[in-house]
Amino acid sequence: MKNRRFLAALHGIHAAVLSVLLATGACLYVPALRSLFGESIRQVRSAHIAIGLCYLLLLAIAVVPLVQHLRRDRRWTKAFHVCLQYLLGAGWVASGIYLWVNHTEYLRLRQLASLVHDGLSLFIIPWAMGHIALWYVGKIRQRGAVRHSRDRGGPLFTRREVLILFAGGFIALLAGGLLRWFRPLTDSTLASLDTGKRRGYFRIYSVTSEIPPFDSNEWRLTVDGLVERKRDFTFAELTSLPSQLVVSDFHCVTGWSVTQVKWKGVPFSSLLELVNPEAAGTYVKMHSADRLYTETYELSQLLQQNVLLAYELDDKPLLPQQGAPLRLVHPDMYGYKSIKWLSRIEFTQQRGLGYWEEKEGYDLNGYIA
Ligand SMILES: Nc1nc2c(c(=O)[nH]1)N[C@H]1C(S)=C(S)[C@@H](COP(=O)(O)O)O[C@H]1N2
Ligand SMILES: [Mo]
Repeated sequence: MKNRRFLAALHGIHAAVLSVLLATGACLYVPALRSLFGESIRQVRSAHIAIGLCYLLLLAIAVVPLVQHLRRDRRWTKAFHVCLQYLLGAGWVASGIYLWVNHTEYLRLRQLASLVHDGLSLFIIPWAMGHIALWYVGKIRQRGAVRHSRDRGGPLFTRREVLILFAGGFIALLAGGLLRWFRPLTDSTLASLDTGKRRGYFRIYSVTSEIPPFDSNEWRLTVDGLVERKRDFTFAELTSLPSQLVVSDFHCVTGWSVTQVKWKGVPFSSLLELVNPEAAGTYVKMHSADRLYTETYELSQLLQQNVLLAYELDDKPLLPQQGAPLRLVHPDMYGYKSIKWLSRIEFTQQRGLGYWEEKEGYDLNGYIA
């Protein structure tokens, strides 16, 4: 009896913790929600991780009483529910911990982790809603004095109800695919289930809540620091320089990717002859017009022809949220090196840390490995 009351309490806490995880997860995932938080999204992320660890603890605490309980109550639906929860938990925790540590190694593993993390979350939403609905229906049935046999073993679902929950979960997965959870619609739905063919989409990140405005008459790209000729480029000047097309895969270190992105822009190296960096200026610091985001590079890392000051993405000018009018693109580096709303390029003697390198210890060079 004591065991049962303990389990009932754990069940309640479990439901609450999972709800908070889903809510904070949605804030991290849905761009509209994320942008509401602006800079404090990092605190949301920390909270999500901390609560996730509590969830792990909860699963661990429940193991022994659950096993005892299942020994006494041998109905398959009970065991099935418990196993499902633990499988979900294992998937979430393992992928979550891996994503928490922002390794630049093992790109494929990162992609898998984010797929598992997002996919399980999407699957559980209708499941949880159905679960609550059925629990509620059960309450009403009880009140109607139609005492079901299941009342003896606590809340339990019929086989039909379990199937309904499952169907709901899978429909949500499919619908999520249509809603670009997995990929945009262009290919067939089947192709969308094939990891290799999924193109992905930009999740639109910003560490501030405001998008810097772009007025083509007023906008300038400042190039200064250790250069012989400091310069301010207008947008027209920049776009009149010889441009270059680069097609490359874009990878965020948090595990999402967009394949075959077509960028158009001015090779960074074309700027060099126009400003003439001094010999001491061996590092480059880039600043965003959002006045918060920065990134740093070794000058030598930027000399290859496919490093672009990009102003077009897939044949269209960058959208405001994509960094208009200008972002850096380095095909060999992770997305966080692709600074958006680029407004200033500063040549320096020493290398500083960029935004994420400072806040979260991201790798300084960000090469995709
Ligand atoms: N100014 C600015 N640039 C930025 C970021 C940002 O928050 N602010 N996020 C970076 C990260 S971590 C990634 S993965 C990409 C995301 O590109 P997207 O916003 O076009 O999807 O932008 C990068 N450039
Ligand atoms: Mo990123």
